[in-house]
Amino acid sequence: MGYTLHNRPGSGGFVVEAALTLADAPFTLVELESRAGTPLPESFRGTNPWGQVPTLILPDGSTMTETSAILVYLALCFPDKHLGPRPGTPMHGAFLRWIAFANVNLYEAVLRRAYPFRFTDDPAGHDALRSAATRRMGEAMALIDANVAGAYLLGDEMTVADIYIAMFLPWLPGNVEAARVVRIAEAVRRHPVVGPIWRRHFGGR
Ligand SMILES: N[C@@H](CCC(=O)N[C@@H](CS)C(=O)NCC(=O)O)C(=O)O
Repeated sequence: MGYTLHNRPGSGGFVVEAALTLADAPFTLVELESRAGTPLPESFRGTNPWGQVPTLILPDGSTMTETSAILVYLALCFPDKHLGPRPGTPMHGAFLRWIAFANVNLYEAVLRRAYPFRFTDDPAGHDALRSAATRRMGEAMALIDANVAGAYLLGDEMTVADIYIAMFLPWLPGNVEAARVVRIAEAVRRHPVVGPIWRRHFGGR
């Protein structure tokens, strides 16, 4: 029995789908019919009580959520597929650092933009919350950009951290002051395996 990935098109499951595909892991994709930026159907809470995708069912039937945790987990499960650096190396530290940083500072800001009503009970504050979240995303992206170590985030090889960070560009409105991350995203789009998955989720963005 393989993995089952619950997602909806244009959502964070893009990077989990890319990681599973790069790992040659057998998986079934369950795509929810739900528009990006809207809450998922209540019925999905039976699969993930927090009501979010990506939700990954492991081959033994247990449930994993949280994109960052799933990416690290898959990189460790498939060491010969080079989804990330080897544990115990300094680069592995950087890998964990930037995946966690993106999760906390980029993904959370995306949610503040999409679901401001979860972050303030004052409807008059939604626009201000959105613009502050956009600014915070830009700051976080600029810091990641300043730490790009080579052609890719950690050096000369693409890891799932690159694919994860690139995923936030289509969700970041306005001009992005992050030329290195933009270049990484171009490489992700050109990648023979990941590119087609990107286009299915994000089209030409
Ligand atoms: N912390 C979660 C965030 C996942 C998340 O926010 N997913 C969005 C789609 S990109 C979602 O499920 N939104 C529906 C909702 O929050 O109701 C992760 O890192 O996986």
